[in-house]
Amino acid sequence: MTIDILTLFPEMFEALKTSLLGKAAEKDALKINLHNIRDFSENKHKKCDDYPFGGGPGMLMMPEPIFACMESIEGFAKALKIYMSPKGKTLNMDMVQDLAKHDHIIILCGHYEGVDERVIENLIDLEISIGDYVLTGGEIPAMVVVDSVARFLPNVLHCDGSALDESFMDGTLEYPQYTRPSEFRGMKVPEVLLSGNHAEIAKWRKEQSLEITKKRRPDLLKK
Ligand code: 4F9
Repeated sequence: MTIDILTLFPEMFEALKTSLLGKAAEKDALKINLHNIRDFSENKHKKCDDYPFGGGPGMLMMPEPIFACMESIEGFAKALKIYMSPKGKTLNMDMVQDLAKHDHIIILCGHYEGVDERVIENLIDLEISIGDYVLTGGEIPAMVVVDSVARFLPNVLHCDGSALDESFMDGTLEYPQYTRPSEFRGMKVPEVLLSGNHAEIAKWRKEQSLEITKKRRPDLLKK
């Protein structure tokens, strides 16, 4: 999969080069290309923002550099073009899995008060929110999308099944987990997990999942 990211702050994405994403890139499962929108400003001061027509607070990102940046990406016409926005559809596991099926995704990160609406109307296929709050820009939300999608690419997670067993994959939250030692400061691991009885363990985990989901996220069970 190829993900192109359009941003005024490409340095923020250095954070992606560690851990999981580093691994994905190493294994050629994922190629991330960063594009600095400022490089596409025709303005002599490399200006990319301006005041909103009609007045109001803050600045908006101008359309020209964003269009030029987008059009510089090979295959942009066929790619899925996403804009990170609090007005978008809230990201969930179904969307993550759908996104992971694409060969080429382009993510536009806005800054300031957002982008000129003509960008969204003409260049964008899908607006995605990561939750009901406003951030200083779309960069962190874009990283959330990249990280969550990368985990579903073949060869990214080392143990098969580790993406399938966890929270949300079957519509419930994950059961509690324990590792060695079996007793730590007087706190014991539930006996059933040490029993070696796989059927009993599976049953216990299922019960625990349902219980915690009922308690914390009953909305998930209704779906
Ligand atoms: C984008 C917030 C997606 C939540 C973009 C300011 C944003 C956001 N989800 N906030 N720019």
